[in-house]
Amino acid sequence: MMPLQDAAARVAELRRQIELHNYHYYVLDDPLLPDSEYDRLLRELKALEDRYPALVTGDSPTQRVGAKPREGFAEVTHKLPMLSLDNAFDDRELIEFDRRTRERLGRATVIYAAEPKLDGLAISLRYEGGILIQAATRGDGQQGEDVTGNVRTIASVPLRLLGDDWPTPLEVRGEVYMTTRGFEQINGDAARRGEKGFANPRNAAAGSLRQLDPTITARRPLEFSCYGLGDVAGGDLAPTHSASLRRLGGWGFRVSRELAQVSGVEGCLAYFRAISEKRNRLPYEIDGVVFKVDDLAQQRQMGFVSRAPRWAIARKFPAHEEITRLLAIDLQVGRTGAVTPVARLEPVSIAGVTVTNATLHNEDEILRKDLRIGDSVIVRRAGDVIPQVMGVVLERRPACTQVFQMPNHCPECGSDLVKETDGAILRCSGGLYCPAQRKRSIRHFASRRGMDIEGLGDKIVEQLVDKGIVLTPADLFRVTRDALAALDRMGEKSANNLCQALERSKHTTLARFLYALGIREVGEATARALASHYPNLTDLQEADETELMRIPDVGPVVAEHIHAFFRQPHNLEVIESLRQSGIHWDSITGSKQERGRPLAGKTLVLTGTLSQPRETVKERLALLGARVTGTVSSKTDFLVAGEAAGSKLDKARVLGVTILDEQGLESLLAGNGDA
Ligand code: D41
Repeated sequence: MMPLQDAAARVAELRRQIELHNYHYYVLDDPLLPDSEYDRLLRELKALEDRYPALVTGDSPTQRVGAKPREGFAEVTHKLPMLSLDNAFDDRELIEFDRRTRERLGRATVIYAAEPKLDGLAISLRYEGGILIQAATRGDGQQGEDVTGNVRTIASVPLRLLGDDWPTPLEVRGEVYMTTRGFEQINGDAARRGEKGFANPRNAAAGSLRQLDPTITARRPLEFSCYGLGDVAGGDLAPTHSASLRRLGGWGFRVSRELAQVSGVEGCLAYFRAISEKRNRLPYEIDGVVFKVDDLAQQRQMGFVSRAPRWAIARKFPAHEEITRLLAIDLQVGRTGAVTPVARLEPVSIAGVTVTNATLHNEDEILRKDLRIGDSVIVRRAGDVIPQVMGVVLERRPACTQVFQMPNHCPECGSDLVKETDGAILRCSGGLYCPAQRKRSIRHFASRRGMDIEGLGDKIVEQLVDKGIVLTPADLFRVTRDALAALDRMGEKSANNLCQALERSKHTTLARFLYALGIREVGEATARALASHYPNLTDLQEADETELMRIPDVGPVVAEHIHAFFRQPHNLEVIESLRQSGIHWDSITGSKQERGRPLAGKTLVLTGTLSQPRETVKERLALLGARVTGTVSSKTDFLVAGEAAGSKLDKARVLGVTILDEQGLESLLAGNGDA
């Protein structure tokens, strides 16, 4: 034990920090710290107060939940308090919850309602005579803020209930949240205006809902999904929680699509696993899964502890934001020469993955966030996206930090860096003289949506370019098997496979070829448009800008890039050399072929017994451009399940892969695009 004096000093410091964070989080909707760090402070304070009860005071942040309402909103006292949820941070705690539940209910197995835990903010909606009359935030659970005007702007909140069999009054509780896409959109808009944006979708939702001006809220992409009830005339809507939610669905509320009934703790664990795997593909952020005893009579039998019901628990995911140190800022040169700063971080484990790098986008972003080398920064890793630096913890800025300065020369080749006229992007002017740009162009050329050369990964390209074996994509087709086999990480077998992949890639389509060339601003869609307009490559090469602009979606900028590309003797030589080495496409029907390959880039897996030979199905799919593989992964677009499909079908369900039966397959083959 430390001396009481030291403990008192630490307690005071923790309270000061926590109060400050509470203010930033609840009042400004602009947190200073990631939740994980905040939780640590609060836990440390609780532990000290437990050990030294003399230090507990009524104004300690441990003595209250939530924060004071912000000035400007009227206070609302909830008719029934809005309870909080207990957390389980691992499977063991979930198993423990189920054990307690079974014991209290005296049952062998309990049926639970399960749904993802939306990361937004809880609100309560009051309907009288089927009309929305009040919306309030949760606040501290007893008292919240009246945000009726703002909530009325949310499209998924019914202003008037459907049907006529609803009770009155009816209080519906749920979560206001923002989709990931909506969040990225408003943050993108903010960045374009030079503003800082929100740290995450939840803060964006909270900040949007707590605008004093509802016209601002109305422009924010908010959603509402319900998960429970408050004051309801006449009591229960149905005997179970899940049936009550379904009734709410019938009156016009959104209910989670993932809502399910699961049986026992095994059901809970399996559901949690399935949602974890699916998490990255959900269009909104979740921070866990909520399990509730489904039977309302059983819920009543269990009751409450302090402010949380005994019949519910949130199985939380590990936090995906942490604080770490910004060690350095390096520059990365992309395929088109764009120079992007990359944060080098002190390794930190975020949700089970060690993060050492994060993207910083551009120089303006570094200035806007005032990031300095040596700072403590908040790093976020969500889903499969590259980790991002969300901001700096100014409170922890050491005395000697270093301001980052963009150099004038390319770190890879020394060429001048030039600022684009229209934006913040700096570009290396070295073109293919720059080894970094060369490597990336070659990777792009070989990529799946380009020439699709399987096995030509980063490490191989790196060596081929560094050794001077490959200077342009055309050189790839001149590399010998022996030269490949001599590379690091290569053996006879992989060299053979790569040779075969190179050979296979020679039969392509004009659209893929054009995309693979890496002409600025020419993505897959533009490449396809170009190929169908100019089935003959020579015609495209000779087209002038006015002519190019007649193609749908080709504006002056794209036309200029295309025109300039084909005016470079170097590019024409590479194209000629590629064609010499045997790259070809069906020249007459180049465009038709592309149009006739609506499944290009799609990956399918076949399983179970189909009514026609598998090879026939494979061939038919291949003709439309699809790739058929043997294993289901998150990259699989469709699983075709025949009779008696087994483990592949299970895996596809878990991963959320679209599943087709034979009829669905036929409709895909008939050209109904995304089935
Ligand atoms: O999706 C959610 N965030 C969610 C939150 C949910 N699906 N269910 C919830 N259930 C409750 C109880 C069991 C107390 C009615 C909740 C919350 N509470 C909750 N949200 C914020 C505080 C409590």
